[in-house]
Amino acid sequence: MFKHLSAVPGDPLLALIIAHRNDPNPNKVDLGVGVYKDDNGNTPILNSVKKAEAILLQQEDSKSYLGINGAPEFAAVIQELLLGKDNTIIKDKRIFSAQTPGGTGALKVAADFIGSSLPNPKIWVSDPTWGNHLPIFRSAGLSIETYPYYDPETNGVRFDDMMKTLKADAKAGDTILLHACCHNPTGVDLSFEQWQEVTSFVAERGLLPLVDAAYQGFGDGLDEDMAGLRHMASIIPNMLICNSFSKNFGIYRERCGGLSVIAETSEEASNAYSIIGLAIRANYSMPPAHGAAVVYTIMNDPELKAEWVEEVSAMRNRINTLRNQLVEKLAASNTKKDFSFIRAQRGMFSYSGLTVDQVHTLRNDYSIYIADTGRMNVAGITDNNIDYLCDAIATVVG
Ligand code: PLP
Ligand code: TYF
Repeated sequence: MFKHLSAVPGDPLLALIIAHRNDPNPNKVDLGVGVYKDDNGNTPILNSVKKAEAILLQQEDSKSYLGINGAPEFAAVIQELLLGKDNTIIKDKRIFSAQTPGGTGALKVAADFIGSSLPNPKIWVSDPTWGNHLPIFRSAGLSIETYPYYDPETNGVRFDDMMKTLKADAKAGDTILLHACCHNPTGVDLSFEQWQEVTSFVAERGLLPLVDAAYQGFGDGLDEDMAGLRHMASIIPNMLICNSFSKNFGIYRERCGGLSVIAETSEEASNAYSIIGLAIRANYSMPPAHGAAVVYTIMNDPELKAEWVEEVSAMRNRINTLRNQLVEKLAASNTKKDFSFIRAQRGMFSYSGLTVDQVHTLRNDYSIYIADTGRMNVAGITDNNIDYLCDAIATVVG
């Protein structure tokens, strides 16, 4: 039955975790997969999460099925975090949200919804984008087009080219994927003015925005990171938002995220949401409970919420401090290359500008693990490895 099958390559980012794990070099550095780490190189459980879990252990009284959209009271948590508590879209009930297995589950369901409900479904994604976006959209039968995004010359956004391509080729009814903040893999975000310009164009052309919010709180702040998304939602009548709680609650393996649909009227949103329910049923029936129960418990307890907000700030500040230290140490090293652009990037990731050859030399000769694209997980840097890392980069880059 399976004799005709040959093995396909796995996710290169996940392969990098294993290569790093198996490397006996005591100086090894893991800047691969996008997981937050503290200064000891650990990915700890947040204190707010531990406390919420203790409460749940006492109070949880059933493991019966939840229902396809997850816990009904969880929708309000998703909506308030994304749009802000007093948003009229919430008051007008123009938004419906389902709890999903991670941001990935939300993306898959959104893709199936687009594939089944829109004529000639096509999605525009940034070049480059998160590696998993492409197989997810492909699996739902969407055709995928890319718009120019990252400019290796300036290490910024090719905004004029992006708009030129979209203006020339995007058609009414096409979907456009935007990263809410902390763009994966580049770390390069649109400015608020650029969000405004994209929003005007999306409105004028009649596109459906699909916003992927996987790193809320890791850029400039929990509300600040949603400024572009919130502006877009205030202007564009229809929108899909996929969000992940993996990073900002540190609950990666619990698989917790949300899929929200916004429409012009509450009735339209409710109709679309019922079709989203079909896609959920056909994929996984219903989401796992634990991660959402933790997030809900934290968000509904003022003390735990305050502690969580502080913990997110601490993660964000550590990453932004590391960016500055990296730039300073590289500037003080003997490399001729200017790395100051790293300061302006946001979130865990930085497109470093290292070539694939340089990445391989760093891996083979120094046990420094960076994705082939040159994407570094800045959170993997520590006080203990930063000098070793900067010396190695300076030597390899010259
Ligand atoms: N979207 C982006 C841009 C991501 O980087 C990730 C990464 O982990 C996800 C979605 C999915 O997150 P989750 O682990 O919650 O499925
Ligand atoms: O880009 C990253 O590193 C994160 C984590 O199959 C991730 O988004 C990477 C690959 C994958 C799942 C999650």
